Amino acid sequence: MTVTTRGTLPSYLTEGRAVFPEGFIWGAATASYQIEGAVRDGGRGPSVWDTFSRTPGKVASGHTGDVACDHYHRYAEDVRLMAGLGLGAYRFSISWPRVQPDGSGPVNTRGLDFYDRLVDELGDAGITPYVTLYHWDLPQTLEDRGGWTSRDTAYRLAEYAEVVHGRLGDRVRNWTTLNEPWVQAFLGYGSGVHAPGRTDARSALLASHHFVLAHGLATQALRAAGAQEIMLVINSSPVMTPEQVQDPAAEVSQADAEAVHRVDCLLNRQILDPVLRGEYPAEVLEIVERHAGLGHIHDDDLRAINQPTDLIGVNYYNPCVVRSSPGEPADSAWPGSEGIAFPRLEVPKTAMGWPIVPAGLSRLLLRLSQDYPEVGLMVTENGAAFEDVVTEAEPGGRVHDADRTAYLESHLRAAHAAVEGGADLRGYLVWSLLDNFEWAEGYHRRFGIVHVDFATQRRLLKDSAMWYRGVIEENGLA
Ligand code: IFM
Repeated sequence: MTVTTRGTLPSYLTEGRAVFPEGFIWGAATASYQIEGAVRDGGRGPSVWDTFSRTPGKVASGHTGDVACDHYHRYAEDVRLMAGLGLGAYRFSISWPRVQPDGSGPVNTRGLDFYDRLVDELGDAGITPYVTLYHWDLPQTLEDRGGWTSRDTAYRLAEYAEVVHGRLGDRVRNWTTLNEPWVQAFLGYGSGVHAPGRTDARSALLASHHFVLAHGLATQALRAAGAQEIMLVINSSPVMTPEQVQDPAAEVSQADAEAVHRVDCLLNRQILDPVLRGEYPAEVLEIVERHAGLGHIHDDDLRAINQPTDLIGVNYYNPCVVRSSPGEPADSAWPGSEGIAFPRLEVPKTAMGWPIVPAGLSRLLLRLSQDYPEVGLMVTENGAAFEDVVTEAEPGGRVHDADRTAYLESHLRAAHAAVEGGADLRGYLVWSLLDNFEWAEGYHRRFGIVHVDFATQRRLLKDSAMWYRGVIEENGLA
């Protein structure tokens, strides 16, 4: 299916030059469980996603990450692809259970050897590694001890951060502690659509606090070890009413404004305020106290959490759309959202059903740079799943993914508009380099700019990849 978005976008998102400041970082991102495969190789232990994906009914078609893109064995070929595209940066995550099969204690040096080889390969290709320590594949042993509902897991992340830095710190400058803590806390422990699949508001709220604590503790450990740049990556969205999506200046009723404010606190400020300001918004504390008490927030926690952080990585796909809806029960992923509805927008959508609203990215970046001026920004994920078709009749096969290119182009223009407006945006990383295991959707949703045939592991550059190569060469849209 072809979704044509151009006709619905304002001209600044479809036309004209959009060249980025000198030194702007261009790259692509992936995550360990989504691409590596080799789940039993080299001494790796099981993760919560191994367990969850083997639980009937949890992942579409019973797909698992057992083989994925077989990147564990094909990393050198994948780095060659990246080099061919001209990527300056590659963001990948380390599989914690490959490095510490039980999540604490003994280190599996064979696991570290893999990342050592990958970092060297990137270095030889002139590509800067952006290492994410934790992108959701928690060692199953730690989940068996309480997972992120247990305070101890935060301390274990800091210990693991030190181990990984000890091996890669001589070649890796940028360290991300966590990817999208909100998603794992509230989809993993609240709605249960992600691993470990728990469905309990209290657990989700405890997990959320332990995630930000883990960020603070790991940041301290990394700094002590000499890490140069530390980033926290969040799934951040501007929270808006449907009317504001159409017209940012639209009038909003008091009830809708309250809904927007509350969801913004839950999604964005619940993570950003403790990390960057050393406090939780009062609205968040009230909701936490109601569902979980406050006993898990210890006296010195906010000091430990509020460590100097250099960059916030922004993963943007779509805005979060809400409206006041008296009597509405709370959504299981949103404890505290009673009386709020999450309506579907009548705009073009990706294959995930996510609305395409590039202007939301400008709004988000400008808001973050105004509210948290001390921290730099990087778009660490942006991209789209569409129903790709491989045209084998053309020599070598082609994927004419015009929808994805249009999505990326409009979002790049939106990012550029934010830079022009004063946002301190340092780089942009496409999600994703490769088609991969899209969590509960299995392999049914393709986000890659490189097509992967999962039966043969053939990689094929989509048209969007070739377009992106041109963008990198020109440092934007020239
Ligand atoms: O695939 C995910 C990624 O792991 C985290 N951010 C969103 C992507 C698309 O759903």
